[in-house]
Amino acid sequence: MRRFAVEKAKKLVSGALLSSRSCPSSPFCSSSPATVAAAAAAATATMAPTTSFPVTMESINPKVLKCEYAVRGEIVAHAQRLQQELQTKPGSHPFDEILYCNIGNPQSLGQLPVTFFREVLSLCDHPSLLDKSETHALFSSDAIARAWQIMDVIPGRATGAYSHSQGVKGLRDAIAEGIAVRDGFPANAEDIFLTDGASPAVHMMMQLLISCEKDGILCPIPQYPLYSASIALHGGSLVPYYLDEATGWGLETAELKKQLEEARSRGITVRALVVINPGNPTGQVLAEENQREVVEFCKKEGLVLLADEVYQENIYVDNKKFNSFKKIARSMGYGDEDLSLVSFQSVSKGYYGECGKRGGYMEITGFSPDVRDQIYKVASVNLCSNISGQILASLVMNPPKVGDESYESYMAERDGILSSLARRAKALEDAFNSLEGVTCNKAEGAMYLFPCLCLPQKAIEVAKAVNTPPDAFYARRLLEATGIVVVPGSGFGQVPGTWHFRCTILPQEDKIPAIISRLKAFHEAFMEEFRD
Ligand code: DCS
Repeated sequence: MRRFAVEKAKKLVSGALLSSRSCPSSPFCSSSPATVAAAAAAATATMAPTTSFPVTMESINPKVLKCEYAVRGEIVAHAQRLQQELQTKPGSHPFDEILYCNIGNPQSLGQLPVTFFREVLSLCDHPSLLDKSETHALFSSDAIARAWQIMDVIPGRATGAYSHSQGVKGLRDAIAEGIAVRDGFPANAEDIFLTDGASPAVHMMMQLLISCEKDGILCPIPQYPLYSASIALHGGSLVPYYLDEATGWGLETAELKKQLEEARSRGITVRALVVINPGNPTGQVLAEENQREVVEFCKKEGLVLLADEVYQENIYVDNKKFNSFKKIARSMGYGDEDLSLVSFQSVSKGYYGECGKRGGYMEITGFSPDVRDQIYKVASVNLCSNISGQILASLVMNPPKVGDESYESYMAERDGILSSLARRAKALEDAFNSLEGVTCNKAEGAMYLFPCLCLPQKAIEVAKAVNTPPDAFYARRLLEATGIVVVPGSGFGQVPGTWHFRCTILPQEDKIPAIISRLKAFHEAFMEEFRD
């Protein structure tokens, strides 16, 4: 009976994926074996006939089966198994710890939270501290003042109450002020929707834009798989545009045009263009001129510009600077009537890395009042985002200023984290480029490197024989030899026939030399084993 369930799961999932395989332009076809294996493993784990459950693999929403998220995919599940084995049987593997370089989760790898943000959060979470004299000895005066300001804008000072569905108005005012200072153009609290991280905001926009398979969203390839997953869950079509690896992951408008026309010729109505700047997994920072071309393209083609700007504080090169798309559009003289623009921001990234606090927002401009009312209605179905995340979002957009008691220590923490990230990015980039058959573009920004692997033909053949994409085969062997977890490029999409992996730059600086030497030793042995 159990075997029957496993076979059925395999058949069903490979059937579901066959339909995606029939799309020649899909950059995700190669990840299917992982899904089949995961579905089969899930079926095996049940130990009971699936027919005894009211929900079966046949009856669940096929869009769920189609959705994939490699950042926490099969390699990570394998790493967790190895970690358990290390605990129960120390010495059972050639390494003594698992290094999770698969996910942009800075505090899980030892990054400390920024003191000022946590001081304000603690005071808001336990406001009776504000009335105690000892508090003045323990907390900085500007953190206390900020906590009072925040308390004063929360109705009834009740941080345990639901807020307005867009988020506390006073916190949105503070965010709008922060955006205006950043861009030099005004921002409006009514345009801001506070969310539990940027992810729910992205889902909300996909829900708004996609009504059927014929609705397409132009997405960069490689992309962060939140986009492919969300488009799959909402039943739309991902229209890929390829970033040019040879020009440092350049975004070419000719490529946008070509893919838009190709999609239209297939009867797809392209509704929006996603741009991730700085890029994930690619790490490139767009030049201002390039951003202007993107704005012009969206305006001309009537596309909503979905600007993922969650890495706006993560820039590591002197010759590049973050410019929001809103600033670019406004500096071109374009207002609400010219461009529909959504900017996503998150407390999970930057130098703050507060992923678990689940804070973020989207700023939506250039939408009609009736459409905006619909967005509000959808937000209101979730009641509101969590209040600590809302407070944190207001803080990251309004950090301490010159003259505040915390200013100098805050700047020292911030610059310490950012300069260390820049050094880690450079050390890893140099290490990847020193490996035989590996080339790696600069991480100008964000938190990742995405090296290209030129694998020996023999390795490609062995990987294919075990029904695994070659980059996933490499990543698995890397994990088993070194304990380092990376994500195969096939989870992000890549030019067919090329192989990559994504590695975060987040392990603490004192661990980087050991990571590099383990990586080098593994790579040399791998290339030797499969040399033609
Ligand atoms: N957009 C981009 C480009 C991201 O990289 C992430 C998270 C998000 C949105 C959503 O983050 P939050 O919901 O936490 O705000 N990055 C994932 C990644 O690639 N590694 O870690 C998480």
